[in-house]
This record gives sequence, C-alpha cells and structure tokens, in this order.
Amino acid sequence: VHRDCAKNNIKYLKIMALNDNKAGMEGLNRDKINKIIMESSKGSRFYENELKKEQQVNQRIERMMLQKAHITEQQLSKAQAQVEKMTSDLERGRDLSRVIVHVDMDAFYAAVETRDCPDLMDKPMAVGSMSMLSTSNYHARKFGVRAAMPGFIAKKLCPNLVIVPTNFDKYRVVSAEVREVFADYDPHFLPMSLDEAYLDISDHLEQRRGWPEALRTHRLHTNNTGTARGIAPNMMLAKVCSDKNKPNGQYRLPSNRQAVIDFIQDLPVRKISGIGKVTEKMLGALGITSCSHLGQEMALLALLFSETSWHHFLHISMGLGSTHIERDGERKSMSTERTFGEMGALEEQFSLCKELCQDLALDLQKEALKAKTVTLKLKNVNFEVKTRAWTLPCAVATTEELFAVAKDLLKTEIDNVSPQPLRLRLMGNLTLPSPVCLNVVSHWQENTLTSAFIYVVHNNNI
Ligand code: DCP
Ligand code: MG
Repeated sequence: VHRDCAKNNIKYLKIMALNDNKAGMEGLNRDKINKIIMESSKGSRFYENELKKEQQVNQRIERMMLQKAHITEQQLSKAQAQVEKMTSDLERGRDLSRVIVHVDMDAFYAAVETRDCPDLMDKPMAVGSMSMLSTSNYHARKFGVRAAMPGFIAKKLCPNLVIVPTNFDKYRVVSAEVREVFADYDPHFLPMSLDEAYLDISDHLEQRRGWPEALRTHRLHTNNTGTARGIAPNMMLAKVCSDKNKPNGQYRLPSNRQAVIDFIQDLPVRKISGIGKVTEKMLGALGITSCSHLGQEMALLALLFSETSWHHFLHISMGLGSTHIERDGERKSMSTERTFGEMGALEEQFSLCKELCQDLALDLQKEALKAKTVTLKLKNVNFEVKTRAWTLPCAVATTEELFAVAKDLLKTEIDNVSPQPLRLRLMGNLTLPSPVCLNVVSHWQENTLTSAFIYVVHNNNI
C-alpha cells in the first residue's frame, strides 16, 4: 500500500507540478512548492482531468514511437532530401531587414493595482480571488504563486500574499494609454492582448535618422509599471526576446544570421510561442529539447508530424518567423480574456457577456470589420471543451447584434446544466473573420464555469 501511495504521489507530482515556464519563477524550491500544491488539490476533478489528458498524451507518444520503429532508411533519406530542399529555399528568403519589437507589460494587472496602492510595491501580491488568480507580482512568483492558480493554494504557498480583486475597467484604460505610445512608433502595431503587442519600428528608425539629437534622446521614466521589450528581426524571435530580461528589461537580438543561429541553438523548444506542454512532451520523447535538436531531427519529424507542424518546426530551427506584421484587415485574430471570482447569478453572466460583446463591437468598429459566425465554446464539468456556433445570414458589428446571438448561445448552455446553476469564473473574447466569428470559450468545474472567452477573428478571404 505504501509503495502504491508513493508511486501515485510521484505520478501526481509529474502531472500537477508547478508550471514555472514563466518569468520570475527561476530557481524556486520546486519540491516544497509541489508538495503544497499536491496536498491542496489532490482528488479534485481538475486533477482527474489532468490525469486523463496525461494518459491521452502518453498514448499519442506510444503510437508515435511505434510509427518511428517502422520507418525505413529509404523513407528517412527521402524525407532528408525534402527537408534540405526546403531549408535552402527558406534560407534564400531569409529577411533580416526589419526591426520587430514585442512588448509585454510586467505583471500587468498587478502593476496597475500597485500604481494605485504603492504600499503593495514591496509585498507579495496577486490579482484575483481565493478561487482563481489572474496574475501575481514578481515577489509572489518567488513563492510559486502564478496566474491560473487558485488563490487558496497561493495562500498556502505564501501566507502573507495580498489578493486584490480584479478591475477590468482600469486595465482597459491603461492599455489604451499604452497603445497610444505604440502608435507613435508604429501606427499599424498589432495588439495581441491588453498588455502585449508587436511593433515594426523599421520605418520609425529610418525617419528618426534625420531628427536633431535632442529629439532622438529618449528619457527613461523609471516607475513600478515595468515593460519588457524584445527586439529582433522577426516576430517569433522578438517574442522570445521580450521574455528574456523580465521584469523591466529588454533584449536585442542583432539582425545578422549568425547571431540568430547562435541564439536559437540552446533555446528550449518550450520557450517558443505555440509550443506548449503537449508538443514539448512529444518532442521530448524523441530526445528533442532544444531548437538545435529540432534542426538535427527534421527528417524524422517530417515523417512523424503533419506538414503544418514540421514546417513550423523547420522555421523555428532556422530562427525564422514573420517579418511582416499583418496590417489592419489582414489580421487573423484579436482576443481578450478575463478571470474573476465565482459568478453564479444569471444577470451577472448575461451582463458580462454583453460587456464582452461591447468590447468586441468597439474593436470591430474601430477597424470597420463585421462578424458573421458567433461561436460559444465551453469547457464542461470534466474539463471537456464544447463549442456552440451560429452563423448569421449577414455580417453584424454592433453590441446588440452580437449580444443577440451570444445571449442565445449562453442561454442554451445554462438550460443544458439546469436545474444546476452555471457559475462563471472567467470570461473573455477573441474575434474571428470579417466576417467574424464571435467565440465564447468557457471552462467550468462542477457547475462552476471557470473561464470563458469570446473570439472574433477576421480574414480577407471571407
Ligand atoms: N491573465 C489572466 N489569466 C491568465 C493569464 C493572464 O487573466 N491565465 C491576465 C492578467 C495579466 C495579463 O493577462 O496581468 C497579462 O498576461 P501576461 O501573461 O503577460 O502576464 P503578466 O503581465 O501578469 O506577467 P509577465 O510579467 O510575466 O508578463
Ligand atoms: Mg505581461
């Protein structure tokens, strides 16, 4: 029995272990933190679902290893030739002429709250509630406290943690102020969320060459709302760079091929945007942990993964990324998400849904775009994701039009779980094609909805 317990605990630790792939979480006492997380959440539905997901990934890995065992030398050399051809084509198209900046605010919600209450500056603090945290400041991160962790677990990790409730209106105002600054440097900057954006400053740099010295001097205001910037020749690299010297730092990767190749060599694959826990594990099973390993195993990857995946891996291994920030109207997606305490009251849920539609309508109108499909995506009691979509006969753009559809989709979900209440914890939005897809994603636990996003993505083809 004891041995079984020990085995289960080891399994549990592997699944629930602290996700420390986040700035400010290096060098923590993982064993101690994991023990507390484990003791606080063992046996929960969340754990059961994580276990199920883990088993699914393990099965995928088993199938992949079986497939690998059957690969012939001939298949491998054919794939190798294909990879080499594509590598040289990509190399010829390498563009090092642009200067791309990725900006990401440090501990964004926490920084705004600290601005309004400077006493919090030196204290470990987080924004959210006992049931869910949206973010934590860098002091709290040292205790293992991070976003998407329930506040009650965070309190066990850090008894002195101050938890401040979320105030989205404030974060939206700050975000708008920050975006005004971005527009000075690149009027076509691409916002990714309230606190994150890509800018192409190449034209700005060209223009300022002619400016007098005084104008070209940038005065640095140091305060508690830090910003991390990553400067690189493409978007993929800029995103990695902005995380490198967080908080309040920047990292510039020079625009030359050798610097890019050197930078990518030892970079763990997990640092690349788009490579998550599952891909990291699948690659790990093949002995691939760094970007240079990716390059070395490309032929194998071309045989084991889909074309889209291995093309993506090849780009990463060469340090290639997008050098052209998609301008208005070419943009594929726009998103915002929210985490809050528990929300059980129907009126509150509908009014939040309306608020999200309002945000969405504003964003759509700003760019003269319209929505055609409205999707409600939900994660149920067992953390299984469901989607509900409705396509309209003609594209819409106003709050009322969007809400008319989103409301019906939400109501259907509420009716589905009735007579139990649907209790929300997070709602957000992302928009789809202009034509557009309004996508409400929700997660709930027991009868408690833990998260929801509305998505609207637009593209030129529709
Ligand atoms: N957010 C959230 N739920 C999450 C992740 C983030 O509500 N699971 C919110 C709160 C964050 C904001 O989005 O302040 C920005 O997200 P980031 O991932 O950029 O996190 P921070 O800005 O807080 O910290 P960092 O300094 O690591 O960027
Ligand atoms: Mg941030």
